[in-house]
Amino acid sequence: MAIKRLLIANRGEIALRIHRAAREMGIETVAVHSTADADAMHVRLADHAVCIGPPAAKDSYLNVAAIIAAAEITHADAIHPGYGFLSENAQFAEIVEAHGLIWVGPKPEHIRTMGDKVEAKRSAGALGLPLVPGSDGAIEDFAEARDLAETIGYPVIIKAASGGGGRGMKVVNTAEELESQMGQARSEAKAAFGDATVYMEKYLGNPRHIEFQIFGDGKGEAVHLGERDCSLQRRHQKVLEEAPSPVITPEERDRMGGIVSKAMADMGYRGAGTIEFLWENGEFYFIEMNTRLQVEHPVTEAITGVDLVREQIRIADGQPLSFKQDEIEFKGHAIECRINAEDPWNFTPSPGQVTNYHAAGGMNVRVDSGLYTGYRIPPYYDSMIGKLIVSGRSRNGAIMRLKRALEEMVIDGVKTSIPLHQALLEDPEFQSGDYTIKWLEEWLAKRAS
Ligand code: MV4
Repeated sequence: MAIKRLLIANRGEIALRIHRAAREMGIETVAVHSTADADAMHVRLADHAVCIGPPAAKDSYLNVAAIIAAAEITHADAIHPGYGFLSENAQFAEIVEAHGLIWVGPKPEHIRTMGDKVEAKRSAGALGLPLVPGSDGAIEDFAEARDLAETIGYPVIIKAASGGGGRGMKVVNTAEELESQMGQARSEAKAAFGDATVYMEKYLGNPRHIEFQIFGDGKGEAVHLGERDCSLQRRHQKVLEEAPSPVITPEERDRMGGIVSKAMADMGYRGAGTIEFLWENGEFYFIEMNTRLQVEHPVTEAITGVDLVREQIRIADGQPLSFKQDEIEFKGHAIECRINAEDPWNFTPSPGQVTNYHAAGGMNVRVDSGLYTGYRIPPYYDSMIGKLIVSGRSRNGAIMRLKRALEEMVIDGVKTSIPLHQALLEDPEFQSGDYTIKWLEEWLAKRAS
């Protein structure tokens, strides 16, 4: 192992997750933190800690010069970016490598390609992944948009090439709306991302969001670790994720998994990645690729037994994949609840001091969180304060265990999303596994009325 000291360029539960993997590999850790995070759990546990700036993320967790300086001062030899912040910033990856540091992530060129949704779709199509019918690249003008929409049929959706995560999308139901909706999509894309490039797809009315976890060694070998179902979302924020998807058969998993791992092998992909699909009427349609570790990675760990962060670090170190495809077995069912410090029904953030904390435990129960009694949840960052992940032999068994574990959790002093999860688990439609990307928002609207 060439990596002896790993700098963790992130905060919260994922910084702790990365610290734990590194520690178990005998690698020292460097925490970098803002002034608001000096008392964070991962800062206490890390071998070294460097304050990199004031609370605002742009001055600390997004401050490239401060992070590189922290790596040099502490003699770190590698940087793990976690998720969010600089994790999908190709230029940061290049700067890390230019400083002779190991980047625990994909090749910068692949981060860049997948960050441009038009380029991502083009590559995915060339690699044999099934695409949503739509424009071959960007749409340049209204005449082209009109002709294409006639060909694929309404409704269509206009998306920003630099978008992602649901920002800068416009659904167009009729030819009459097309010109104004396309104009709006363009100006919103320009305002939000500084890039007015848009593309068009057939609008899928009621799909599921199903994503495949993959790993590549960067030298032409790649494997998949099955899928996660992330259809339960509110305003493009995932609420609860599970693996496997309730609707995917073992045969479908093997078939699609084979297609995605072949694609990743052919592109020479390195590290962890997620291929996102919309799934409707038994068909998969590629939408985006994420070139990072994801929040919901533990459900994959629970059903495969693979430590995804350990695997990322090994690959960054130049080692081969630690398993072959036929050594991966999918066992049981796992569900993750994201726990946010917010009002469970109106979603307003609820930062503040945790006056009492107790994590659930027991068989096949995992809590990834940096919380402790007395911790002050700062108001400057994402409201996610932890994740509860459980697994069982069946989906029903996992649901029963999750109910039990949610009852055991104690987080006093702030509001959390635990009551939302408890209500969700009692719903017969959730229990049946029969839900799509629209289901949660409709369920919330029904409950509110
Ligand atoms: C779509 C779609 C329907 N048809 N594309 C939203 C986030 C971005 N990753 C892609 N998104 C969508 N793309 C076509 N052609 C519906 C969505 C979408 C969605 C996708 C996944 C999970 C939740 C969603 C919520 C609303 C819309």
